[in-house]
Amino acid sequence: LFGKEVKPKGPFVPKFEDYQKVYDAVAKALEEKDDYDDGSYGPVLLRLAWHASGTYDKETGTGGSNGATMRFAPEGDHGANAGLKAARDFLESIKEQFPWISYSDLWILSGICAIQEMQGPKIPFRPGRSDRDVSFCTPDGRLPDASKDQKHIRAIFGRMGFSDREMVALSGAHALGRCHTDRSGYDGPWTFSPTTLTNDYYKLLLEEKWSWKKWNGPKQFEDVKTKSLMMLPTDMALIKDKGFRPHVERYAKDNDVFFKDFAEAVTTLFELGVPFTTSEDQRWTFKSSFD
Ligand code: ZEM
Repeated sequence: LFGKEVKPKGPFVPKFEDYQKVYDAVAKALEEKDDYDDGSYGPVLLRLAWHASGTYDKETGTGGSNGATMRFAPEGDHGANAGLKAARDFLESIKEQFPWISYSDLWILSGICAIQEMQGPKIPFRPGRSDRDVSFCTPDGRLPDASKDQKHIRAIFGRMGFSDREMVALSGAHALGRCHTDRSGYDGPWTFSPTTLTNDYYKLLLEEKWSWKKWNGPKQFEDVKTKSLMMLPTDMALIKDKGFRPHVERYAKDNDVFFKDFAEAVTTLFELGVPFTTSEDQRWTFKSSFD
């Protein structure tokens, strides 16, 4: 008996501390791999988590972040997912370090890490997603098409179960990152600080003068003053539409109000269609690297 280590039997059941270690590893990799785009993989990691979740259909209960089916063709090759391989590849070394976590939980945890590390609000997390096979891939066309108008935004986000207010709150993610001509065809960032989450997206929408960009690419707007920022037709629909605009104005006025609604809507988005065995009050909040 003495000197002999008795190892606990049974499967490894990860606890909060274990998921925090995954968070810390993603945060560290974000910090280290700073030679990408505007200096951070944060925006593209958030886009991966959003595109994994945004396929949800409330009528059939299909799609959503459970399954991580974007790993496979055809879903990985859907036009809307162009460029997200960069995010999936970024996470491979993390998956190797923590093989017990599912890709589906890892993608969502990383989206949360990206938001928090880019100085956004805390996004509570609970695990419970499991990876599923290619037969669970969703059909093309479930994610929004940037060339369309408010009717399309309401159809797509309504299918996920969101209200006007939540649609506008989620759109504030476009404070982050940029469009790439070799991915969506569009070009440029929405804000001057694309690796820090702020309510600048709403402020710029309301305060800048926007005109059609004169180029051979898809129809997009540019700011008249500097011609260095962009808006998609769907972004501009948020200030044209009577139902959306008051929410844009509210978020432009108060970053705290934006952060609160954004955190709630993102939490909902990331949990769509996931068969959790734990309740909402059992969600965890990760410590950020700067806490
Ligand atoms: Zn986006 N998004 N998005 N989005 N998005 C792009 C980039 C990013 C739309 C859209 O077509 C595009 C939400 C909603 C909507 C992010 C997060 C979220 C790009 C540029 C396009 C075209 C892709 C490229 O070329 O690389 C449309 C039409 C939307 C709704 C109507 C929601 C909701 C998001 C999160 C909550 C982020 C972070 C990016 C930046 C990605 C990057 O690589 O920099």
